[in-house]
Amino acid sequence: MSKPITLIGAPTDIGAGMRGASMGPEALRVADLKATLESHGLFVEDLGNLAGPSNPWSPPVDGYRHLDEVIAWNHHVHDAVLGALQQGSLPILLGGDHSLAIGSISAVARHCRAQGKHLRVLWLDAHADFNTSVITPSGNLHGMPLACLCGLGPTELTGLSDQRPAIDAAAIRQIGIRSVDLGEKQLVHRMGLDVFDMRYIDETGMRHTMEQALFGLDENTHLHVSFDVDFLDPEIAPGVGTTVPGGPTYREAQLCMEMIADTGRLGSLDVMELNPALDLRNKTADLAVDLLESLFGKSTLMRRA
Ligand code: 4U7
Ligand code: MN
Ligand code: MN
Ligand code: MN
Repeated sequence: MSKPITLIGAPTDIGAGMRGASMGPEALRVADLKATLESHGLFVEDLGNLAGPSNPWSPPVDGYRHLDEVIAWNHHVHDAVLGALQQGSLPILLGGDHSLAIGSISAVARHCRAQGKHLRVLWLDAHADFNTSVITPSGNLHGMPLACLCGLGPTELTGLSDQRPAIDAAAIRQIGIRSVDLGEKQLVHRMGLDVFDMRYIDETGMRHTMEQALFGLDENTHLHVSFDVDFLDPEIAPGVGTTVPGGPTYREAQLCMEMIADTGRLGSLDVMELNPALDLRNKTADLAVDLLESLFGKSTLMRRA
């Protein structure tokens, strides 16, 4: 019996540089996320949307845009994700911009510590999301969540779940990266992150990449996947605010999800940065749901049949 799934909507674009990711949760529902997962025999509960401050659309202050609002949203996300985990279910955070992964992963890390579990974080993204207020070119907090989770950021975010840092850089595997800012690149190297960038995927293939990224998981590992939809090539996934050409193809993305499913270790998930205002007839949301089917074991079911 697989764990029940809890859908948590976080309808905000508070950390992004473009408006519209706030509509992501609803677009995923319109794309039939719940019924699609249920069709594979999963039990799914949709908690609906969290509430939080509206987007003031103001300029950055001291290197952060909307810091107070980002903090408030992340507290709500943290509490909802922790609640789902404590009930024994698998939370899927429906973003929302990627700054909300701070709350989500802080909660997951706290839960893992309480349960004595190892945590592995797969960061599927075109971007490294490892900026700080000093090196950010934009001030947008959706470009900083991983740095905050590793303890580099404002104390309200690095200490969101009372422990600092929430995660160790050694727990992270970044996949699909192809846009990193100059100072960010130095920091990523200094922190020793494991980066499987697009060149690595081009040269070695998605299969080898995922074997490496998933290497060393055991029955005591909680696997968290933070899926920024801009991970995907913009040709197949135009509905995101920060497109970068040259991302994984449809088949590469499917294989990535299938190999994660095969581990049987998936414990929590973020689906972030979907921007319906930029999408074409909900194409990107439909694709995200299609990929989630694979992430939850569709291909395994087909092979067994
Ligand atoms: B996303 C950027 F400068 N690096 O920090 C920044 F290129 O969550 C983009 O991965 C960040 O979509 C993108 O603003 C954040 C920029
Ligand atoms: Mn991104
Ligand atoms: Mn991101
Ligand atoms: Mn983005």
